[in-house]
Amino acid sequence: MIPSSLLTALRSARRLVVFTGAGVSAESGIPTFRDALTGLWQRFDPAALATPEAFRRDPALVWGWYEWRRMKVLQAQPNPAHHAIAELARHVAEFTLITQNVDDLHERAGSDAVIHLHGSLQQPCCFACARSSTTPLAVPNEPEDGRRVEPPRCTHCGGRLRPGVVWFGESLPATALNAAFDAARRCDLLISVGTSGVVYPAAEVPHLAWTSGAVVVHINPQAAARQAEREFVLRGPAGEELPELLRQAFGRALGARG
Ligand code: BJW
Ligand code: ZN
Repeated sequence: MIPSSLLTALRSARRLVVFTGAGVSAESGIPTFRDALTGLWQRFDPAALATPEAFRRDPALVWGWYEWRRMKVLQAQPNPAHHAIAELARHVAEFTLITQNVDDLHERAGSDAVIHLHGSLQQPCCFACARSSTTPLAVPNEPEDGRRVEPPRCTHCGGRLRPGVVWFGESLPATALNAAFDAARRCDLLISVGTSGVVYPAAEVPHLAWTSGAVVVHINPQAAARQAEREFVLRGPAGEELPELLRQAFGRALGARG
């Protein structure tokens, strides 16, 4: 049951921010970050693989893990949650989509100008000289879980390429972070979808919106109960809750045109 006060707030919002985490891609078959190590990868701790120290220690292990994840993303399709977010953008004067995800499913659902706080699986850079690689990554051959893959070399300095993502202890891209904080401070309503909210500084985004006076909505099957005024919780999968929110607020089913 979606509260009518939330529907009213969404209909009257002029500046809307959607902030997403791994849960938005879960129904596309992409494991969430803290479930990501299925199969053989269960032997490893994701937080211990997503660090510069892990790459320095065992580059083939880390590159192999990311190749396995890149393969899963290539095989996946955007789900109704990604499509509903792209559709929501058409109903407000100003829309900002901020994601912590390193997949491209928002873009493939039709969202543009997506702010990627934690980088992208598709844009490797050099671990030694930090230059972005201009050589497109090949489609990975079915990497098995746990397979070690030697990273390609930088065409400029010969160093190892690394995934173009933000690891623990690394700074987020300043332009993306500033744009995200700015949008959060200015918005009327923020929808936070499918994130555990434990990783900083990204986790500050919904909080910043709330302290700046916005209505904040959490969509997550595991969401905690509502804790504050101007806060709403839709406890359920994003692929069901977001299309329903869109339908009830704007009377549109996904896929309807005109
Ligand atoms: C569904 C669903 C469905 C399921 N529908 N929902 C302040 C306090 C404490 C610590 C720190 C702090 N500031 C900085 C830190 C340190 C650290 C940090 O935050 N640590 C905490 C874990 C304690 N942060 C950093 O190191 C950051 N850098 C930094 O701060 O630099 C400055 C600095 C440098 C040096 C010293 C000090 C400061 C960098 C963070 C980079 C995070 N990178 C990762 C990996 C990216 C690459 C990769 O993907 O491999 O980003 S970690 C991982 O977590 C990934 C995610 O984007 C991120 C967030 O995870 P997310 O999206 O929330 O996913 P899950 O899996 O946690 O949750 C999924 C949710 O979906 C669950 O709630 C489910 O219920 C839900 N769900 N199905 C809707 N169908
Ligand atoms: Zn290099």
